Amino acid sequence: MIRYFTAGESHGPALSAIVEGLPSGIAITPEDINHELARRQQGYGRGGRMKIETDKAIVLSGIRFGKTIGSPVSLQIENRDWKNWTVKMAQFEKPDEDVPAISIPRPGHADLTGMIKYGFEDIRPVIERASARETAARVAACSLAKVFLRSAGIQIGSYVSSIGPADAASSAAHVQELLEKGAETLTKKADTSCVRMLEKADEEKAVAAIDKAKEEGDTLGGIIELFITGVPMGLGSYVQHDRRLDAELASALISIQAVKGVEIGTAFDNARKPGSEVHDELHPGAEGGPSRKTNRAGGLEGSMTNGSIIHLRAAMKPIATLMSPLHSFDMNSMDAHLSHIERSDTCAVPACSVIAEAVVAPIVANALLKKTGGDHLAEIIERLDAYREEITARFRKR
Ligand code: EPS
Repeated sequence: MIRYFTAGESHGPALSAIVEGLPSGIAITPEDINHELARRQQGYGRGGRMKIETDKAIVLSGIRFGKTIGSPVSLQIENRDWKNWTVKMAQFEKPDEDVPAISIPRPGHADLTGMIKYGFEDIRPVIERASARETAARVAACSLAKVFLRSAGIQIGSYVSSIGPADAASSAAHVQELLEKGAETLTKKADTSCVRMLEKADEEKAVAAIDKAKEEGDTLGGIIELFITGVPMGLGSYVQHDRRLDAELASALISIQAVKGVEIGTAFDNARKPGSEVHDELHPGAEGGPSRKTNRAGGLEGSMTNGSIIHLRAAMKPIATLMSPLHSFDMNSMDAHLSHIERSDTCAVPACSVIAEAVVAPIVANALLKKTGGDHLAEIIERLDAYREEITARFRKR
């Protein structure tokens, strides 16, 4: 099974990741990793930091002659901003100059509870690791699982369907048309927009909303639509709580900084309707599986993939660092004080959609590996092809 860990502070020397359990034989180019890193850095509404960083991964192990060798892959991404933080973030030397402690927590951030939990007088260490800068390491780590899935005909894609009050009006038919060519076709279209929306008119509304928030010293969240295409039936399981694929996918998405809600298919709409208007009826006659006119279940029934496209939604709350700060207090004096201001982003929803694509990749890859077993790509693909043929045969007209 694929596992990974990340390490690194936002303004430390580097971020790093170790990815364990990747099968051997997966063809990887530096571009496969760096393209995902560059996508994560895009998006209208980012702050000054993205002008400093040009994220590129250094591969330190686990790849030989362009292919994974089954050993742990270790990756490193330099923080170019580190050179401006060598005193404030010094690892061993006590600084000669005074580094003032941050003692006013930001509402909505890890600041307050983090400093209590870890016993800090200064919020800085909490800010450094709770920061979404960490997601650069996750995207690099997960890009390898994404390539693995692509080799197995499974694609992941996303777009942004709302930013603050700006709801996208992209038609279901347009989304469907893009998805029919694979989720990466949809994602490439979204990549052409600075807010990762599919229609120009929607992009304009979102950009105006971000501009207004920035002017007011405010921040905006939004909603991400995530799709996984080419997934065979029967990944995941209903037999035990920790084998439920819907739960694993939701957990991965919620683990992204500032993501507070996940929806599978049209779950919240479904809750308001009778069953007769919710469940996706089954019809015979399609090649390789049942035919369905709807996908309100989002491709998951009984916590298993049902052969339809997986559709997940994630809600990102607005970033907690506001330039027009909210009420807080100083932990040193316990006096009321406006909250701490740090350089930050106005909106990071487009970046979050790229991170969402990344974090689900190892989950789906592991669900696939649980089905097929195998240590090298060729044997996994052979077993997957056989399984796909078996499914096709089961649905053949008799
Ligand atoms: C972040 C604050 C900002 C963001 C950062 C996440 O960084 P800084 O404090 O250096 O201005 O730009 O995001 C990234 C650096 C990144 O690579 O995505 C935060 O507090 O979460």
